Amino acid sequence: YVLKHDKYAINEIINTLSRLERNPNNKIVIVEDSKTSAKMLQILLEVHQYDVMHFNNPKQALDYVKYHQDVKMVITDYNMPEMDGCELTRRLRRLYSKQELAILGMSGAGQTIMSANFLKHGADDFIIKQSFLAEEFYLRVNSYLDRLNTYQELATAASYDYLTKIPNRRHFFEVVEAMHEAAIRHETPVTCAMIDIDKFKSVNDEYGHSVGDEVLRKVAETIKSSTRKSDVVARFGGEEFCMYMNGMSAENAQPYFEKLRQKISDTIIHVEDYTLQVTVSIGLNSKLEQDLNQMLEKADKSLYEAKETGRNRVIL
Ligand code: GH3
Ligand code: MG
Ligand code: MG
Ligand code: MG
Ligand code: MG
Repeated sequence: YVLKHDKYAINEIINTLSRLERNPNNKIVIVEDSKTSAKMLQILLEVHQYDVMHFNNPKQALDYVKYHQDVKMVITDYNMPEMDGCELTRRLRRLYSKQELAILGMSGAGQTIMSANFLKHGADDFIIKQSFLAEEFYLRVNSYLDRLNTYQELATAASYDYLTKIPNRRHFFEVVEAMHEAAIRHETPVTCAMIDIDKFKSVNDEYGHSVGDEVLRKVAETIKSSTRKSDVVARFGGEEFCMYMNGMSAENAQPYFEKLRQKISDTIIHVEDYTLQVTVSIGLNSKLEQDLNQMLEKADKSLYEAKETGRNRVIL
């Protein structure tokens, strides 16, 4: 009915659709104990290619969201068995900020008082069941999802190096400071490594900057592919990388980084019409120190020594 009478709405829906095609991973969880109401919402959303999951039970919904990082939005009813919608909202908000998850509260007509209640518990918005227009609903859902995607893009841009796609220095400290505190508390062995490409300036001078960029990407990839999940690797400066390895003792660090050094020097890099190889110098420090910066400084000193004594080597 509305579609037939509202040209503007049709255009908006077409816009919405074209945007969604670029972004198909918009997972929405509906929490609603009324089957008809849930079905209606689900159809509305699925028509527009949202990926929808429905739960009658708020506890199951909560568990699902916890174990599925791709959920972007929860739309929840108020009156439900075991837990009401506001309580579900409150619990979700303890786990996820508004930058991570959108929550829309919902209740029957005549319960407009619920609106404030939902917002107070952390919902982004509120709708009254069966009395909203489909296009208004889409526009709202879409604007929340757009906002989340923008936040995520900004967060990634602020934390990851654009060229190599690995964490930047800032993100390194954000992640590692907490890890380091825990390592000190539990006296876990830790190794810090500074890795610097040898004579990289000459790569740029000989082959040009864009070849240099590609070499940087390749070296970053090789380093990254040799790490375990618990390791943190970051691009620290121009052609310098830093690694923090929780649980890595001095005895294990030496052979590990020797292997990595070898792997990088063995890698034949094809860029444009050139084939080239680069080596790296690596400075290590496995002596646990309270101060993370001090640990890194000592690794840097070892790196300097590796450079001084001929490059393409690992110094502990
Ligand atoms: P060393 O063995 O002593 O480390 O010599 P080096 O030439 O690697 O060291 P130096 O510090 O003299 O030069 C580093 C070079 O890295 C200079 C700079 O142009 C280049 N560089 C830094 N960042 C980038 C980048 O993002 N892309 C490219 N292509 N080059 C970069
Ligand atoms: Mg209900
Ligand atoms: Mg260098
Ligand atoms: Mg240098
Ligand atoms: Mg350098």
